[in-house]
Amino acid sequence: MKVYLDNNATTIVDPHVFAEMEPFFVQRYGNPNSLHLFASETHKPLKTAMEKIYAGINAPKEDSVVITSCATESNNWVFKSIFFEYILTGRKNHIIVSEVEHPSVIANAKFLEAHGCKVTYLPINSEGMIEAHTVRDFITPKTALVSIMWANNETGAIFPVQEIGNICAEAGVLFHTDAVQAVGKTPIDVQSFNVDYLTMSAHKFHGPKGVGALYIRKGKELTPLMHGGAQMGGLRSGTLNVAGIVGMGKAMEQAVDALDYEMHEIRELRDAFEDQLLEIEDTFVVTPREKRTPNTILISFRGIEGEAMLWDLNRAGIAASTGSACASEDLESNPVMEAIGAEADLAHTAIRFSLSRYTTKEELDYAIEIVREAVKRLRSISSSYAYTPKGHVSGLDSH
Ligand code: 7TS
Repeated sequence: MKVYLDNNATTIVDPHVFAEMEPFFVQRYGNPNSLHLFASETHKPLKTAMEKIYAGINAPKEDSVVITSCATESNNWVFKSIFFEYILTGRKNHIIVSEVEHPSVIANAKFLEAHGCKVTYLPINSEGMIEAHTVRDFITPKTALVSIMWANNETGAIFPVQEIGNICAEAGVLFHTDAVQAVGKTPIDVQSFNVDYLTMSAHKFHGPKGVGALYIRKGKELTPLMHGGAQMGGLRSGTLNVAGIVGMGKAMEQAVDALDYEMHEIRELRDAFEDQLLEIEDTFVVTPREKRTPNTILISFRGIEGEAMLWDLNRAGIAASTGSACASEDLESNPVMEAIGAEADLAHTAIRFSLSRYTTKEELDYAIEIVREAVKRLRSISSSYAYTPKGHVSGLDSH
């Protein structure tokens, strides 16, 4: 049996999404910016797709949603624009990000730092949560941007973006949120949240890879990252990825339709699976489940290297993760575990299971059997496990 439990890395393309995309490769391949019939047959599908994306985050027409090549590009755009508008000109010299942002935000913060910008890396608490009031403590008149993700990709922790947005609005500071792990898992409404910029990635909600988007509030326009033929209203040049945009639109529509299912049925499946995992001795979960997206579990198995566990799971056909796939070739400890100050041996034992609306109870029943066997085998050959004192672990709930 093959079981895919790495949906925070990427998801299966929904067959309905694929079906809507298919005609735009061989049949309707015109460049939408051309002036002939081949172009015109792409116009309506593009418009419909964009309307679905706007509707999915409740963006008003006057705001912009700009299609990019991925979330990484959307995040880069925000930071590079801040660099040109504020840091390079000397208007402002400070930004705030959380210390558990995805590398596509952290690496940009480091880039700005290397060019003279001060960066505050906001800490998380022992539950892996950002406390909104800490944002207020660090804002100064020189702060250009606050960038805090909506949901963390490792733990699934949903950060208090509404409160943070309000704090930023009061202080007159731009607020960006990377909502890659939030779309389709928690309601997103840019009109009732004070966000200026919001990053999305289609492949995280059953759309195609290589298509992302950035929501930009009216009046908060950014300096383009891609200069060229002035597509997307001049905000992002480059021939439109018609199939990709059509796919993202359909995927967004379905994510909204399936939101209730994710928030209830998938949550129930996740919780039952997590209960079974926690029945295994010496296992630890950082963030309380009610504060997480419905699909994610980050769990530590004391005495077992995450990579060793992945190996055993993989041999049995189960896909999980020890950290961002982008970084999982290095044997680094999990960044969130490090950020909460977990001891080194525990920081290396975290495994992320992430479900999707395609995950079934049968798959999880199989997975729990394999996990139990793997824990037994790996602990029996672990040099550290036998000597590790059991009991309270700083910063973690013990089960
Ligand atoms: N932001 C967040 C919060 C993410 O989780 C990811 C991918 C990205 C940005 C980048 O998205 P992309 O479409 O540009 O690649 N996160 C992960 C992960 O958790 N495991 O593999 C990829």
